[in-house]
Amino acid sequence: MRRRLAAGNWKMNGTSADLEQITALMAAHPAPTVDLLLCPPATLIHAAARRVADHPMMLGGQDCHAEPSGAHTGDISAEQLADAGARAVILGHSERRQGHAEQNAQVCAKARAAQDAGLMTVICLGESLDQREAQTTLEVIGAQLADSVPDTATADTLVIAYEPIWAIGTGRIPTPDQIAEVHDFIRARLQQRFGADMGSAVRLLYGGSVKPDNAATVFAVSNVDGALVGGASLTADQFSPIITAL
Ligand code: G2H
Repeated sequence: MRRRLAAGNWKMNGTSADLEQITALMAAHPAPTVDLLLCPPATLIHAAARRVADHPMMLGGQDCHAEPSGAHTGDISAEQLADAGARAVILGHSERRQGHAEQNAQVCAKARAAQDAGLMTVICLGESLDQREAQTTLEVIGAQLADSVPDTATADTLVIAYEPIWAIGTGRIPTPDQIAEVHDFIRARLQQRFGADMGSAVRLLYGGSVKPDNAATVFAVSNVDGALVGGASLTADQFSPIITAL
């Protein structure tokens, strides 16, 4: 039985004043029956970790470097995230793949480093609108999955987030059938590669314009074990009903 997971991705939003949203979220969900993960900007992880100390909410980063340390100005290692209080990291988000030209091999190296540092990795996959219209979605997702996920992944360290690029921040969301097709495909590929037990245990999140009014529909889809939520995770008012719908 997979434990459901609600993950928030604040992207490049939030300053210390927004830590109040985390406090409000914990107050609204004092004993959550699902896993909660919040990924604020790296600047807030340490302060956020102090706030969540007595609550099961996990904190995560939004990216990490593949090396543990060194001359990489502006980058953050998995060890540094863990040291700041993170227990997870988002990797391969399309905003990293597009804005920073990240390739699958780089995402895979980062994931290996993060898993070695004890972090759970939320590895993002997703097709562009052009790829969907060209009917190559499953081909694209299959290649990203094969090349971005390290062989050493385990059910505890690996979470996959399917985020169609055309649904991110657009308010446009795939139909339940479209989500089910991709999630069922990812599940089958994981079972083929890692065996039935592990392939069945890895959690699959849907991401892209999840809001309070569509969350229940998304969560009813086959092989959807939770969501990676962007804009609607920024305030407790918006994120809380999504958690409740899970
Ligand atoms: C997709 C998602 C969070 P939003 O990027 O990862 O963002 O919910 O704002 O579409």
